[in-house]
Amino acid sequence: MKSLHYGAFVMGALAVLNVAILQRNVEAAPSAAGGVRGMIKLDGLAPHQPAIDMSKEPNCAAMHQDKPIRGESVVVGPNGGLANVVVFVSQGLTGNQVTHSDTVTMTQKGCQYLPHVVAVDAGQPMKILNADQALHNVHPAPMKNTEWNKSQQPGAAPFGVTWTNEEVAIPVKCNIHPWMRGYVVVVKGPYSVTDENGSFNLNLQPGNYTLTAWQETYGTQTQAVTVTAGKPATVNFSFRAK
Ligand SMILES: [Cu+2]
Repeated sequence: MKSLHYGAFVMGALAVLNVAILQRNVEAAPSAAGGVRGMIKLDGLAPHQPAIDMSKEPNCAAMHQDKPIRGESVVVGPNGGLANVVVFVSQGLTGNQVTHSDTVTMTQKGCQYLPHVVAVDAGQPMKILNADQALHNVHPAPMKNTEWNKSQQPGAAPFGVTWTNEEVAIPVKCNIHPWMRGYVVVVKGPYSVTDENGSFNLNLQPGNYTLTAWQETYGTQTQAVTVTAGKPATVNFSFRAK
């Protein structure tokens, strides 16, 4: 009994010690990378987005029966945050930056591209998926990359694609469903795509940078920012509604 208690005591003490060591490691971890965060807002009223008629493709129409899908050229959240804006570094990268090796996915679901805007690092693997019971045809229209055009049957395996050259932005359409439209934004280095809160976050080494924010209807805006170690910088963008 006594030794059992002793054992439990030792285990407990070890656990406390472990936690202490872990905490110390967390605190002592060097924070070389700084960050830039911010909000992207729409200044003014978002344009009316008509509901999309998908009756041509009953499978997809049925999926949106309760909530029709609207155009996505301007998507604003409840707090005025502008969604689907890509923020990236257009000047100041030193080659010391994060490179992306994870695979980015664009899914065709309910006859929409999810997400509507995909950002990708030049050379980063990307895959395209058909989650619908409908035939799709993926047709990007790049200017600085190779154009292609691929059909994808329901249940077909995803296919991979990489983009060699930076290009902001490549429109993607489906030749079968004219309402389907998405964008692939090919950048170099870190990027962030805003959600409906309009917020973004970039991890950057200390230095001076120019950030560019791209939105499909309103175009691009740039701002300079200085990143210092361990202290997040804030940059906000505002696009004027038109
Ligand atoms: Cu389609």
